[in-house]
Amino acid sequence: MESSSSSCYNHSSVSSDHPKSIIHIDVDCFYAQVEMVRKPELRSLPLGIQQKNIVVTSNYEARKYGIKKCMLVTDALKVCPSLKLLNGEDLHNYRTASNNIFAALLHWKCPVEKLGMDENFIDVTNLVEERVKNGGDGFSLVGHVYSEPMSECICGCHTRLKVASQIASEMRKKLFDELGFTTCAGIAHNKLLAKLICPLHKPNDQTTIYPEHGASFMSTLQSVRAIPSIGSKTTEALISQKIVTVSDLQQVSVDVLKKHFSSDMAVRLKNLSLGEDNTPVKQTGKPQSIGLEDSFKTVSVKSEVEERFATLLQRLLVLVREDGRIPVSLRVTLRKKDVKRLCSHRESRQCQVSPSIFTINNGTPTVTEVGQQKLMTSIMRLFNKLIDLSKPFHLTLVGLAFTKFQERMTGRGSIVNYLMNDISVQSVLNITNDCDTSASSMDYSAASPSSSTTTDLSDAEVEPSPKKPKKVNWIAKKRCLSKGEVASPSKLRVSELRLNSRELEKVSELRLNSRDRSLTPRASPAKEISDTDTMKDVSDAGNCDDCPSYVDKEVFNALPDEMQQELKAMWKNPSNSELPRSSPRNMNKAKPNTILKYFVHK
Ligand code: DGT
Ligand code: MG
Repeated sequence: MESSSSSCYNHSSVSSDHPKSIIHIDVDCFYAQVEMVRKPELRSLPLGIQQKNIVVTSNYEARKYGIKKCMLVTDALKVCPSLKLLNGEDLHNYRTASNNIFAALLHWKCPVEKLGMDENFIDVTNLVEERVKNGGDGFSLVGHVYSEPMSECICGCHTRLKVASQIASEMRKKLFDELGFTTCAGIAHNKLLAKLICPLHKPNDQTTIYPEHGASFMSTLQSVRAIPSIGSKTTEALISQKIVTVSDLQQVSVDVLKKHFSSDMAVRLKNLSLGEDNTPVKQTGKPQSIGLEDSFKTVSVKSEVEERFATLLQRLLVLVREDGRIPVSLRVTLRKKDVKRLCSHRESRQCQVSPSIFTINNGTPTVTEVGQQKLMTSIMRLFNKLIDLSKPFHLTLVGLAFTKFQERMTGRGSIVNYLMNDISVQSVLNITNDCDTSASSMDYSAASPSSSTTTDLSDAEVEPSPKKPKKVNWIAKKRCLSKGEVASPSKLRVSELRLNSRELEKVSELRLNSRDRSLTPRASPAKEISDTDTMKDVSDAGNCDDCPSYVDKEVFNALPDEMQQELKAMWKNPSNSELPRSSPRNMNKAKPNTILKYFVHK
């Protein structure tokens, strides 16, 4: 991190001194508020949220009695016998509230970075800039200010931060009016100060700090550990050098710090101590994995493990429904206790999951009973690989996570969705050769490299196409008409997949992306998965030796196996197809908008 001055006055390029305006918002007594929003009658009571034997948070009514975060329940009841305790071990409602808050903050069209469940950073720099341009100079600060400035900063940050304080107030109002949550906000020219100043006036209030007070505010922090990016190890290392408070850190020279830390780290520590931080607000996207864990004293019986996994799976599927993406990879984690060595360690295994287990209803992935049984079979298969059942075992934690997704499977009208829906029909038909849509065994085959191709399209937002579901049904019905017809892959007419103009763009992107990727070798998705036994042998996938010369091999390789086989069959026996046979020239005669057209090198 580069050092930036905290003074506004002694620089020639003043306009870039404190250019940013950052808001940090923290929900007051978050879990307790979620409960109070659901049941307003709780508001007047001292309320504690219990997880195991600990009160993880409490409302401000309870805090008046001296209830502190992470107090033992027994101690909490001693200081406040009338404390109403609610179990907060099921995080579902808290997650939903957290997502709703995040979604509400997106309204201002500024980058929003989620931090934990109840905190968000918002970079309002551009919005502030716009308002300053349109609104002249008459801006007043909303809420508290850490310290009144002696004079105006010539870079203009005071005005900008005043505008940011107004925006923070609007945001807090929206969160209250629409979701019922009171919040605190911190407003500063960087994330560090915005976060640290936020709780200064709690609850339900906001504080702004001007850049020139950054260092003096930081010096009030008693422990270096209070700085967000300083963890326990760095704290220990600093304390071993007798650097305990932030003020101590401010007084140590970077050269001294460099003796104990890397050069970058030394500069960063010094800057942080002075309230300087250049880290950007990174827009939060969907999580890379969705998982749940259950910890306990000891479980040593397989049937109990299975029960715990079944419960976790139920909860996990709720999260998947809310998330909207279709998972293609499942990870099982165990924490094993080594009774002899009195220690424990974690082990994980993962396998691919067939996307066809999930069906999309109104944009939500859902799983049938049969699908859930298949997932349980996979889970227990992974468990059996992690545990040698011929010997006693002792577990203290089981975890389940979906770790990869076909992000845009849910985008209505997307070519990926279109294709994959069709493919799920195909895979069922190919496996069972009839119209029974319940595949008889866990189908790992559809999670071939094709699935990662669809994941690569995750950023492709597409317009909804109301026609799509109808079309898919139509194709499915059509294929169910005659077993003979269905049984012959060559009769599965790819040319039936008509694309709208937006989809054409997406397919072109797929073609381009796949070429881009070919420039940089990357691990096959299959290789990233530890449990190769559970996968279909994909060594044959992507073998395009038989393809006509006009076919872009990268695009071909990115297709699902079924479709690859179908195309190969057509190329072997062109009489079964209306598709072009040998040359790009013939391609031009093919029906417009056929999928095949887009495999061709241009
Ligand atoms: P606040 O912000 O001081 O008004 O109170 P909270 O409750 O919002 O506290 P915060 O922002 O530190 O944490 C947000 C939620 O996270 C809180 O409502 C409960 C949960 N939480 C906080 N600390 C812990 C902890 O140490 N363990 C567990 N299990 N949950 C915690
Ligand atoms: Mg909070």
